Amino acid sequence: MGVINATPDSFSDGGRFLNASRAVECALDMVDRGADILDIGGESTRPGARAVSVAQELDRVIPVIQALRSRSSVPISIDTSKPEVMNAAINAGASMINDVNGLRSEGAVDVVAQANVPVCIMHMQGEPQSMQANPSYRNVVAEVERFFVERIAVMAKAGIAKNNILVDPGIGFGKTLKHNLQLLNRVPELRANTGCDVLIGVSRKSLIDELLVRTVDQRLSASLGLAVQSVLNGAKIVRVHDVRETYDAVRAVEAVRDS
Ligand code: PT1
Repeated sequence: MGVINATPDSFSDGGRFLNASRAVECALDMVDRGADILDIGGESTRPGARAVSVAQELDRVIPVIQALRSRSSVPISIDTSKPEVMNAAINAGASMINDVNGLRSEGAVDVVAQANVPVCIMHMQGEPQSMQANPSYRNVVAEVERFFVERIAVMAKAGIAKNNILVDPGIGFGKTLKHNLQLLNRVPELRANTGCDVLIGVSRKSLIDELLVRTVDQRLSASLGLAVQSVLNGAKIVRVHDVRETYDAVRAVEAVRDS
């Protein structure tokens, strides 16, 4: 899964049209480099980020989804927590929902049930603005698993098919380095205890800085190592920025595993 930010970047704000067309070109490049799914987001959820309005988010992601849809048949995932954005994205051609808030927004479960598309529910403690202030768990793996079992029950009751649900422990979302490492280490039991496929997003994240002291542009090697390990641990999807590098690393180790 390739990451496409449909957010204006700070260094060159060429306006809405330029931002959207750059996102589309970037997305098409990722498809050439081996991405099977593109994840398009219009609201940053990194630590410290502020929420944006529904109108703002729609304005950012819908033109990108429409333009991409007209030029490629690659599956498009919409990275959002807002039911209005989920709905509009599906209508514009998205075929998967990725919600860092685990469908906890009012109405989100019903939109997904109605759309009958695959959905990734992610675990987050707190909210992006303040989630890294003081992450705290008695047993992080058990608590994250309990969260999923509860969410899956609510979703099943609304008519969402279990085989349409992926779970994501939310690396970097209200977790210390130790919490993140434990969750990555226990992907096999997360999978077994939820009965769902697992998605992992660790690409370029700050846990690599905590571990190795690396700036964002120095995090490729560790990102690849963690993506490879996640796949060998049974993750079905890895959400990454460096598509070709991840594709090559994962395909090479899978060839050995499957020989
Ligand atoms: C993720 C994810 C996501 N991550 C899913 N969706 C982000 N399903 C956005 C840091 O510590 O892991 N899974 N959507 C990006 N969020 C972050 C969080 C980016 C933490 C950076 C950090 O650096």
